[in-house]
Amino acid sequence: MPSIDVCFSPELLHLYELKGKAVVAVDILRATSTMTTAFAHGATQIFPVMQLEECLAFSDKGCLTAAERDGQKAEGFDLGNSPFSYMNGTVKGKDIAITTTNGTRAIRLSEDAEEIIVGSFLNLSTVVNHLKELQLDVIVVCAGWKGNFNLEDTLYAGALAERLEGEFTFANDATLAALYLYRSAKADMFTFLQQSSHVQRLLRLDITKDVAFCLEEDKYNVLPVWKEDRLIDLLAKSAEA
Ligand code: 3SL
Repeated sequence: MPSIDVCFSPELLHLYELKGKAVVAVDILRATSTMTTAFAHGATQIFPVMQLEECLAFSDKGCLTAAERDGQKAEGFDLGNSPFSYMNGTVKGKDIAITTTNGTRAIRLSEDAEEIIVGSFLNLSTVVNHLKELQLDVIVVCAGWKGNFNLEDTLYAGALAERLEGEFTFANDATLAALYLYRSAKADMFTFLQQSSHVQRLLRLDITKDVAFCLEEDKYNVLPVWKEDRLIDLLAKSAEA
């Protein structure tokens, strides 16, 4: 039986062996929720990069550029990191290069994995079904905040653990902790997260509706997966060809 483990911060990745395993990279608020939304609204490929300059250079290749630092849209880029700015038709048929404070870093630091899947509550069941088919050991890589633990990514890891229980073993206490936390929160995750650092940070920036949106479950049937140097939606028609 495959196992599921949880890495609470990219800074802890040196403790994990990724080779031959599936990573689910998660940054609920908001990078991986936004990437999920971008694919659901027709984005064709997403290039997650770590540096602002690297991201900006993608505009020469015809990509839209998106950047967030400390919760705010970085100057000079087409898009920020609010899922709502990806819903108005702007990204349909477009490639996007994106850099965010923590989310894109979690993805790029997971490149040793056999497969990297971008997870969010918005595509929770799609990810769960894919993991069941893959039958690889899973490591959920939480983006956290600048190396620190956060609640919202941990809740997502717990949601995965709950749905995979019985078909996957729990590698260690990290998985159990995430599961217990999720069970305490799942009836009302929005209220549970009100005092969390990043919700407070977003509220200070007057970003309010994004939090409730990013906690919606199973809104989209998209499966962003890392291929060579980019993310594609494995369920998109063009990805099947
Ligand atoms: O840290 C990140 O990668 C971002 O998702 C943070 S924010 O929600 O855009 O502030």
